[in-house]
Amino acid sequence: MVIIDGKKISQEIKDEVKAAVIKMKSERGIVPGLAVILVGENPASQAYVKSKGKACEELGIYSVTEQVPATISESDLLSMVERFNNDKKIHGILVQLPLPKHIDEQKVIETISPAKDVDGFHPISIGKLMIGIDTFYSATPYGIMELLKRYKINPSGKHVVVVGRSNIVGKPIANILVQKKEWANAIVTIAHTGTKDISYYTKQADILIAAIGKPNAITKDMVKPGAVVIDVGINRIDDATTKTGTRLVGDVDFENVKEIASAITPVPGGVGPMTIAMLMMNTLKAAGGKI
Ligand code: BQF
Repeated sequence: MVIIDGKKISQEIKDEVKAAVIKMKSERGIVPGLAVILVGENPASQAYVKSKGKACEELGIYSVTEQVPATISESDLLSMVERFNNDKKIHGILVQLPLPKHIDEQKVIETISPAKDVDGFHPISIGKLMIGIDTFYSATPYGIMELLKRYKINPSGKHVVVVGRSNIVGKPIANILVQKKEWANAIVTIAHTGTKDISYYTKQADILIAAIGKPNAITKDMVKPGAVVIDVGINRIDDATTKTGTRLVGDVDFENVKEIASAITPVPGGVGPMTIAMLMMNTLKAAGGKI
């Protein structure tokens, strides 16, 4: 059994982006720029935004983080997005989700210029993804695809079962994997809250992608021996043995499932770190760079 090392692969990708950023600056005088907007003081969101800023700094990407109070009006937030749309130093814009209830998330996403949509959440980006046109892939699905490629796990002709149908993970990963392309071309099933017998489907998976948001939702009896298991869950649970009193776990009962899987992503250190690396890759792409 192989433990898929997302931390290692994400570092390799960041090293590649860093080299491309240096090259871009010396050959074309362009420094990629990322604007990150954080609304309110959600501790998890603050931590994510901090690690995005830190990654930019390490890679030579210019970044601006705007933290605004949770009470900001929707129109003020939209104006801030517009300001970055018109800022020549900024190639990528992201608004950290979730947003407070009084703000229409979809409206904010749709205000980001599709050319700067490094999170890949704009309907234009999603539409392009769905019909196989080059675009910004959102960081989590993109990270999963890179993990499969770099571990030489080719989904072509394989049955991939995705559990979860969110706009951020389930729907986009299913749509990427079903494309008639190299390193895709899979037979894809999406199971979700409307599925009576989730296990019936997961047991048929050659590649199982869990994006549920519930600790230990995927147990050993739900997995076919030899399957590849990708755990997208980021759940914080109580654990009195740690300093903070909490710990991160995925959606998969890792200790037991690893006994029968051929390859599995851990949490932490699996898909999570890849999301940051792929955001950096998208920011490079937004500035006109390639790897
Ligand atoms: C790891 C996110 C839910 C809602 C909004 C490394 C991250 C997480 C885990 C990370 C996430 C989750 C991010 C690990 C960014 C992934 O070592 O396992 C990195 O920073 N993430 C986000 O920006 O917004 C979210 C999950």
